[in-house]
Amino acid sequence: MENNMKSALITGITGQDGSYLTEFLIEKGYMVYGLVRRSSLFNRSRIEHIIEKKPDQLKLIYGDLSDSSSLNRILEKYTPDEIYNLGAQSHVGISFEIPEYTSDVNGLGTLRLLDAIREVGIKPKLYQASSSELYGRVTESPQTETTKFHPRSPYACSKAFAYYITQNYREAYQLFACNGILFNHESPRRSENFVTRKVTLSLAKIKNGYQDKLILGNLEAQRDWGYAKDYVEAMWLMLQQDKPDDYVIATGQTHTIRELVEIAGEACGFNIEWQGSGLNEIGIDSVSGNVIVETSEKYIRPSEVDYLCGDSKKALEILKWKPKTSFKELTQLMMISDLKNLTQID
Ligand code: NAP
Ligand code: G4F
Repeated sequence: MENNMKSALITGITGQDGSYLTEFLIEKGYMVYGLVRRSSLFNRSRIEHIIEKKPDQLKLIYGDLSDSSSLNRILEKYTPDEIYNLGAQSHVGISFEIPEYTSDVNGLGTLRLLDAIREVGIKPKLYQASSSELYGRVTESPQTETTKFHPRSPYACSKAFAYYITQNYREAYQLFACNGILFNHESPRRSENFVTRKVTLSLAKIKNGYQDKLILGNLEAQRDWGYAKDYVEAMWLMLQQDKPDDYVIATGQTHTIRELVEIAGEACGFNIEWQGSGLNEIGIDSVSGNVIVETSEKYIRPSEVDYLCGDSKKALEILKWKPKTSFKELTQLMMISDLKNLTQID
């Protein structure tokens, strides 16, 4: 590493955001260290292209947010200028099945990282991946940095602990630590069991005859969806300010799951019309007359977040950040990518 080169450690580098952030930082000339977990199957498909193109600017290191000694060792050895803590069990629905594990990785994992920084005695700038799930049952709309939290899942509770412990280390130890309260952000790299990607991938499979139906849970939920590639820039901007602070990152627009299915369907050549209600609701493609969407209790959560809509005015004023990609553009680009990937399989 050249002496004047800035360095960053990313936990969660193999995930959706980690891969876009790595591209972004490498483009800015950073040396990037990525924390990777051991897994039985190689799971680096999102960053393989970067490993190939920029081997001198990217180094992957084995570690885990549940393993303090690995975090201490990595910080001591690489002393990064910036740390982006993106690693998490990030699926809200699954957090109801594995609440203790989710809390350990997301909540205590963040504490382990903060405390490793303190123990090693370095002063990096830290970004904490906080979430709009903190708002849960919302008390005002749109949600801002001052809106009250009401977490509705083990995932959201674990992120609440991480949010507050990040603030505490900022106040107690003068650490430059920021919470980015990011609303849902998606991309063609989104894991297949989040609703946007599940919809685009399933519709692409239905179109190509690999699948009959798309089975969903709550169609009424409303989310403020942005593009992950736009959002990683905001993470970096937070760490380039003079003072550490917390910021909402959102589009300010909200849509139902039903609208998501309609727009993705349109981009795929379907015209979806709805019949019935609740768990009996179905979506029919009026072009073919086939039922292509059904609902199932399997995907209904024990407690749901019905509505999210963020106000990122503070990010606009201080970071000069605003989203560049609309919901329709995002859905279309995800739909086109899944259609293209399936055609390449043929
Ligand atoms: P993602 O695609 O699920 O990626 C999660 C990453 O965390 C993966 O690289 C995963 O590694 C890693 N990880 C999981 N457990 C770990 C552990 N014990 N130790 C170290 N790393 C671990 O998530 P994402 O969508 O990129 O989100 C990034 C972060 O932002 C997460 O913290 C998420 O909770 C938060 N967030 C996301 C959104 C959103 O809409 N995407 C919104 C707000 C906040 P493997 O590849 O090995 O599983
Ligand atoms: O796509 P989702 O699983 O995302 P969710 O729960 O909003 O969480 C995502 O965004 C958070 C930010 O607000 C992040 F912190 C978190 O890490 C993650 O990235 O579900 C969105 C909505 C929910 O209301 C869910 O009940 O879609 C509804 N939904 C309906 N049918 C479904 C399905 N969700 C999934 N995953 N699968 C379904 O079949």
